[in-house]
Amino acid sequence: MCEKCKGNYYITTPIYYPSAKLHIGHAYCTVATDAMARYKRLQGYNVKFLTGTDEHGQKIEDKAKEAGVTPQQYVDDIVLGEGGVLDLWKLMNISYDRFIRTTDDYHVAAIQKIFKKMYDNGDIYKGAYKGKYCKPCESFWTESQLKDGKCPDCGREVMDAEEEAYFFRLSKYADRVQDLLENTDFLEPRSRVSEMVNNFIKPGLEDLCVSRTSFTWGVPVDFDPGHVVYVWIDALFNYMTALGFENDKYNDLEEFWPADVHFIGKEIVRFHSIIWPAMLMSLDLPLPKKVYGHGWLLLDGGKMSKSKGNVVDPYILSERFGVDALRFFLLRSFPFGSDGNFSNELLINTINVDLANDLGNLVSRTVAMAHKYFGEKLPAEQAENPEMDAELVAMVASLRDKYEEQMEKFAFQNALADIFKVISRANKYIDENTPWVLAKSEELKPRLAKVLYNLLETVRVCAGLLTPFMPATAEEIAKRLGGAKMDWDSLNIFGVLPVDVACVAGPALFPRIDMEKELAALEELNKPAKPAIEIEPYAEEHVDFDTFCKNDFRAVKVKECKNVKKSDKLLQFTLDDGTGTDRQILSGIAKYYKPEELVGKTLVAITNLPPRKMMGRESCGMLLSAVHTVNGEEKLNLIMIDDAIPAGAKLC
Ligand code: ME8
Repeated sequence: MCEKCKGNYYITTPIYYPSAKLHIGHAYCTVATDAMARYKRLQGYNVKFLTGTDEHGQKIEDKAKEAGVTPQQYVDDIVLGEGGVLDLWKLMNISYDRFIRTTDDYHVAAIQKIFKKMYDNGDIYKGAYKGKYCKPCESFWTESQLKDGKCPDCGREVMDAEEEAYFFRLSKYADRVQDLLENTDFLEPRSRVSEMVNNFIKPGLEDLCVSRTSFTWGVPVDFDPGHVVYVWIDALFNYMTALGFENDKYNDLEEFWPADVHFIGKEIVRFHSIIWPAMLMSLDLPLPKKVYGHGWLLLDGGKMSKSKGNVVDPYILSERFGVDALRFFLLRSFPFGSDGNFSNELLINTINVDLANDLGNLVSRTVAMAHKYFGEKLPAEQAENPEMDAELVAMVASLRDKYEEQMEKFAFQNALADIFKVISRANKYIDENTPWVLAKSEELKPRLAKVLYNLLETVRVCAGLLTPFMPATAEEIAKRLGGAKMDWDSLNIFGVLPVDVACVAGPALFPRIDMEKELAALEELNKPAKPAIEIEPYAEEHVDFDTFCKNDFRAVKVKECKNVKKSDKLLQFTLDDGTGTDRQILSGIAKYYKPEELVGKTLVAITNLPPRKMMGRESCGMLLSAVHTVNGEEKLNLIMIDDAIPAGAKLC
């Protein structure tokens, strides 16, 4: 640790599955972790902020197969490729100190050693696994753990799984883990403790299956070929291998382990608060000081997905609203420990109210007035008015302590609310002191200068405390205040700016957004891309009119329609063609229609083709249809015409 540092601080995000595009929900946890890491650095801690990607498992193996690439190529593209995970964190200004990929060689070798150690100490043993497996969650379940027969975590279908496997003696640690959860502050918010104890520990912790043989994309168990280490063991130990545990790549274990806090989403609390400490206990390693299970960002009360009308792509949102506004919104609008309902409307409203109106206005009005009334610098001669100033000054001077209290509890929303109370108070202070009236009299200029100074000083402290949330904005505000000091020790003192501060004007920090227009633009962006339709080339050869007229096109009504036995292509139609005798046509369209949906429809048939036999049945004519290719997939639509057209009507 450095001489001047207050101490070491180790904070982590979950490592993300590079299986799909990350959405704003994923960015939520990383932005929160970044804000906390920056806050601790601001306070003077020596911070290690770890994030990364969780790259093994059957899900990734399957996705790579679907994409026709190797699993390594697949994850490389999502992690390192354009618009990938690393790009996103760069865009969002995530100040991580270390990025781990579970496919990194040093991590893989370390996991093998860790697995062997637990095998050697008897906590991992070989047995046979029979039960249920949720592929998307990479989780094993027993029948009794399922909810309505589905995965209790994500609610999706589970599959049967039976294979020879290694098991971890999780049951052995049940009492110690329960004690840890119930009698310490290990897991927060505390509301998550009873869920873990009542749903998982009290019903009886079963030993955990920790190896698989049905796929290969994982860390191989080196002493038993064919087995790969269960992805969650591989994943959880990232927090330690990234510091150098069981490897020579890094050497920070002594300084940074145990972690100060693991920030994780609520659905993975079970892994972090039961399995993780049990494995550490097995290896006699210190436990992390805290696991914090934050809530989810929901869309319309449900899981986040692209399909629900709101734009959730952090790239698009950052581009339209700015990275700082997005970061701010995430932590200002939702209590970190609970779920919150995300919407584009709420995002725009938060930007307009807090950033454009309150903060942006305060900065631009104050700087503009300083320029207008005094030019380059404020005059040194300034007149206090304790009655008018005391409340604002006291609020600013005590803000840092209040903020610190909230930040230490990870109550980002409250910390920001405290800052914005002061910003609102400052805007009110402008109205109370009416600088434009003071400016009219030479005598009142010293008072005017003090009012502006107090406002600038308020802006300095607020911007300083906003640094962890909006680093670029805070830097810009510091510039506008003539390069103001914003270090931690200056943020609980009122009067740090030099009295003759020289402000720098600039454009609006957060221009107001037109809600209606913006929502319409976002809706447009969310529309699926127009399908790429391929049309058959047009025939070049002409047909003379008389020849064309020889084609006898007729309206026909479907009386019966059925599949043809032993054929997955053919449908057999019984048609009313207006003659009083049924016409039979066979058509190779079974892939596109269910027979019952065609009964009663009025179709177009060409009736004077010579009859032909198909699968031993006679077909007298052909039904007309439209054939085209959409996004590479062949489509077919039967030509259906107005039911008012009688059977047998000639079409020409
Ligand atoms: O769980 N709101 O990875 P992951 C808030 N690889 N948070 C959300 C969210 C939402 N709508 N959607 C996802 C994994 N998250 C494992 C972690 S750690 C040893 C291994 C959060 O990519 C989610 O809660 O599925 C989790 O904390 C994180 O994104 C990564 O999810």
